Amino acid sequence: MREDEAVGGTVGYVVASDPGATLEYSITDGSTDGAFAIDPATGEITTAAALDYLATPSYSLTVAVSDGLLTGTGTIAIAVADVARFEDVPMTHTFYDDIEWLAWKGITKGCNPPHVTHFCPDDSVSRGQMAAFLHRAIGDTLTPGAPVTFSDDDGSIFEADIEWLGSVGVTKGCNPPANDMFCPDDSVTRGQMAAFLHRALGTDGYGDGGEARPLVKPSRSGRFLSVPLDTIRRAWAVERRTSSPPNIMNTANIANERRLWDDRDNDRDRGNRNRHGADGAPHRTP
Ligand SMILES: [Ca+2]
Ligand SMILES: [Ca+2]
Repeated sequence: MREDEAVGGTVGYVVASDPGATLEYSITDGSTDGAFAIDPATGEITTAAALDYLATPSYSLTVAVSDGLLTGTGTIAIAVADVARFEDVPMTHTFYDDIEWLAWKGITKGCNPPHVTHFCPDDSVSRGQMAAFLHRAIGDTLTPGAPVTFSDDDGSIFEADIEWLGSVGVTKGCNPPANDMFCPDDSVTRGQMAAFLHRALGTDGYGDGGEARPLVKPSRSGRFLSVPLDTIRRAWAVERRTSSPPNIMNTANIANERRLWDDRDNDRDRGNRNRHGADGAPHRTP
């Protein structure tokens, strides 16, 4: 049975014989998530829900047949055949499994809305699309803080995703120090991708503030001083590619660290600010 079989499609018939009796068929087990139905009179088994090879690659249905007095049961094995869901991602594609998984999880909806026939595997990912990917993938794992809005995402199909990304502290914007823009049409650089994933997924104590969401980032506003000393020490070690952070960091060191953090933030975001507005490409649904 192909996984793209239309709901209501015929799987097959269960046939039992009991001369002179009226038989009634039913499925008593194995129809995970209501995937199948059976006609009580004819024994025709049909699909009752969308099938998905990744979700359930096979079923073992228990079918009962009753003549009103006695009931017999049998087992029907149904294999679900994988089908490439995007025309531009055939089964031979290097990333076939990854892209199919992405779609199965609802993280991508394809690249040619309102259709879902193409994924555009060779396109770059825009910052707006990245916001949507992250929102769909881990939206339920982060707690939003104060609402964040940007001035350049108005009307974008990703505006809600972008504002979510800001409210959970995974993006700070693309035009420091104002940071009132997100540059949704810019491509995500590999460096930005690292920052997004670190802020979204990091739980190792470096840079994520442990329980603190949104991410506590040092700034000249003084918030830096609320960062635990241990976090500062780890940052110190990472900046210098050493595994031996100092045991004692005095006030002067802390002040210096704050300057380094600020410089790093500015360096990271400067490129985005300069590129903003260069891309007039239409939005696409990732
Ligand atoms: Ca598939
Ligand atoms: Ca907005």
